[in-house]
Amino acid sequence: TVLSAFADGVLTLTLNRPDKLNAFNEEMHLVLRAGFERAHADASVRAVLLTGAGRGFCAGQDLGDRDPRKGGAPPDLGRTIELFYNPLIRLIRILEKPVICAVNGVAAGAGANIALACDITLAARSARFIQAFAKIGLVPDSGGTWSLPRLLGEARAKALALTAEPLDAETAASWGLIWKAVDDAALLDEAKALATKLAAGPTKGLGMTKRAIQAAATNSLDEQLELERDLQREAGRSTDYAEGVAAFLEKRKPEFRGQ
Ligand code: LHQ
Repeated sequence: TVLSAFADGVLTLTLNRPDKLNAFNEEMHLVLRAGFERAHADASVRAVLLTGAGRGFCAGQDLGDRDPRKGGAPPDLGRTIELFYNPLIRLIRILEKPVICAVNGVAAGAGANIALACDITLAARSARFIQAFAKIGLVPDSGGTWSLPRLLGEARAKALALTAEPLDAETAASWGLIWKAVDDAALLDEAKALATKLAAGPTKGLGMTKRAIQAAATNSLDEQLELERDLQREAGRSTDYAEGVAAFLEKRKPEFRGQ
């Protein structure tokens, strides 16, 4: 359900249920989570690249998994969220390493919001982002009600969530929802090159940069200035900082070890 490949410090996780546009079932959740847990635990992993196999990125929850026509009590969607989606979003955000997302095709429902939870999201020009929840009477999840207004402001966030209209990749980029839209044929190469470059970077400093930017969502300026001081103190003690400065002075490329 999820393909995993490791090269040059990059752990590539490819959602792989292409006939369902990579919609999530429980197994796919568990395998994807195991991938992100590996990224946490394994120091040789210095960046993660998330993408999808086939023509879609991810169509959100597999709606065939809980067919209401089969009768019985309504499913507890809160439980599904608590057990599967929320832990995934937290793992992506807490991971102190860059997470790059290559949205290769349609990203709908939870699939769209998982893409938005990643640190740098690129999308194929043909990709679409759809807050599909409203079409089936649900509420945006996987952090969508948090990330959409932050990235877009309330006006665009509400319009997307209430109408479930698809947003094309170019517009998503021009609105600041994602980093950029690239030609379909170039997407994976470009995302891989970016992930590989970041994986060769000063991982500790990059991880703390991610943490600081995320903390700004709830911090005052004073709290943020203090956080920057503390993180800079820690970064200043890293071997990658010493290497970065030495390389600059010696006019050569730095060789970062991620420490
Ligand atoms: C699918 C799906 C899918 C199953 C395409 N499931 N098969 C959290 C907690 C618990 C429960 C509920 O939800 C959540 C969070 C959520 O994510 S809710 C939102 C769930 N997702 C959606 O509502 C999106 C549903 N899919 C679509 O609207 C369309 O498939 C999109 C717009 C994504 C793509 O449209 P097309 O390019 O026209 O492709 P298609 O509709 O023909 O889909 C291709 C196949 O994939 C098709 O199967 P088939 O056997 O007919 O070829 C679809 O049934 C299947 N598929 N999404 N979520």
